[in-house]
Parts: sequence; structure tokens; C-alpha cells
Amino acid sequence: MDGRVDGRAMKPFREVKANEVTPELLRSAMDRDGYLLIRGVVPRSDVDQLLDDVTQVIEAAGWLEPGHDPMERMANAGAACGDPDPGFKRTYQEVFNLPAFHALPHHPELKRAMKMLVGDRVLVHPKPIGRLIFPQCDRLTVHAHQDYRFMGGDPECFTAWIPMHDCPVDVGPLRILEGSHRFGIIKHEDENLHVPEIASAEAMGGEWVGGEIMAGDVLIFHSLTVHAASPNLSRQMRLSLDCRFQDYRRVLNPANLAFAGDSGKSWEKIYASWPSEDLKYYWKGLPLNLKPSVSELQELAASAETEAIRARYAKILSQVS
Ligand SMILES: O=C(O)CCC(=O)C(=O)O
Repeated sequence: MDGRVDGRAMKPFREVKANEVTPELLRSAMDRDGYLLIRGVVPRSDVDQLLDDVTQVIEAAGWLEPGHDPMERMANAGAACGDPDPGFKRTYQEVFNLPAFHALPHHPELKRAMKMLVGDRVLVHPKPIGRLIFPQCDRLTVHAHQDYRFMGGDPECFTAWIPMHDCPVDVGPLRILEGSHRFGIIKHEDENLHVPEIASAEAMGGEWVGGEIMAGDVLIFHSLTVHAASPNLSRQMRLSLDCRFQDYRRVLNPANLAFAGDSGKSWEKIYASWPSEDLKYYWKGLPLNLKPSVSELQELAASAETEAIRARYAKILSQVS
């Protein structure tokens, strides 16, 4: 399957093999197209280990059809759910707590590729996002947006989108509006929407590009690049992880390091069952350029406009200082 946009075949991703990528090639693709698909960055066996851990969690949650190997990810249609359903959030949190989920963004081969783009002072943002996408559920498909809208900080920040298994077009991989990063910040609609999105009339750029993304491949794109998920038309769950990378001297929004909502999440709770100290609080040792800074957060926690906003800043402050 080639994937279709308005009934037409979608233009394929521009791609390169991991052993052929150079800093010049990666940077020029990013400048021109706002993305590059790199094939075979992470060894399949390393991706499989994460898939194994994640499928155990979702199988225990009843999300998989009994009688199949969990690694096949056959979905139990009756269990379909997604953010913000409370049942989804509970299982999502178990996935988020997995050490392997946090280890993948630090994989040496992935970091080697990201350093070609951001330089040696690479910050791996500590909150990757797991996508646990049931099939045949239109409401769970992520619509067009720019990551900058959600991350803030410096736009020179890059996302790596990594499927945990082979992801043919009918399983719903990401697609990209090529060259869209060159049009700056685009207005997102947020009225009555759980997640803000860009209306098709507002999206500017070249053509939508897409195609299959296999286990071990990494789709890298700029924080201003417009992208969206393709619908999952299969019978399998689509499981992927997206994480963000930047030069740590560039401005970073501290919300990307902390849990600001009312969920009760904390790094202490997440780390509690981890067998190794290696990846705990690794960013605290880096000379980060936070905006708002710690002293500005103190000020905001004391004097921001409403009690809810003051509480939010206080929560962030308590986790980054
Ligand atoms: O995987 C998805 O469905 C959406 C991912 C996404 O929007 C992102 O990586 O920023």
C-alpha cells in the first residue's frame, strides 16, 4: 500500500540508510525538507526488547486478542481506548514507567545520528511519548500539528519518531508535510479539541510525504514541521515512541522536564522500580538554559495571575531545582 492523500498516492519519504548518513546530508535535508527518514538506525533486536516489554503491559490490560503471540499486537476491538480515557491513562503510565521505554531515546546509534544534527551537546528530552494506537478508531488518529506548539523553548529542536515494529502504511505511520518548517509557527485550532491541530487550509508547505517505516528506522523532523498520523486501518495495535533532542545550550522550556498536571506523576515514582541509576535525572547534571529560569519560575509561582497557574509553576519548580 502506498498511502493516499485526497485519493492520490502519497509521495514517498526522502530516505537514507544509517550507514550512509553524514552530518552534511542530514542538515541539508532538514533545511530543505524539514525531515529525513533514516533506515536501520537502531538494531531490530533492541527495538524488539522494548516491544516485548510493552506488549506484556498491554496484554495484561486486556488490549490484545487472546490466542495470538502478543508480539503480533492483534487488538481486542472491545478494549479500544485512547487519551484521555482514564483506563488508557492507567496502562499508558505503566508503559511510561518501563526503563526500556526511556533507554531507547538514549540508544548510542540514535544519539550518534542526533549529534550529527544538534552537535555534541545533545540533550535527550526526558519525557518521550508512547503512542499506543488501536486500529479502526478514527478519533485516535493524531491530526496535523507542529511539535513546537506543545514544546515551546527553542524551535531548533528535533523529534525522532520510532515504531516498535514494522509499520506499513495501513498500520498508520507518521506522515510529513515537506518543507512546512519554513513557514514559521502556524495557527492551531484548539476550540473543543482535546489536542490542538492545524486546519487543512492553514497548513503550508510542499506535498504530504509518507510510506512504511520499519522497526529500527527513525523519522527525524524539525519542531516546526507539520506532521500527522495516518489512520490505523489494520487489525493490529500501532506502537511507537517519539522523543525530542536539542543542543542543551539552546533555550529549553522547563515543562519538558517535569510533570505539571494534577496526575500525581513524579520522577521519584517512575524511577522507584528501576534496577539501575544510569538514566535517572541525567539532565540535572547539564548546564541547561531554562526559560523561564529557576528564579523566574520562583517569581511566577508567587505572583502569576491565577491560583491554578501559580500552582503549575510551583510544581515545575519543585521538580527542576
Ligand atoms: O505517532 C503519532 O500518532 C503521533 C506522533 C506525533 O505527532 C509526534 O511524534 O509528534
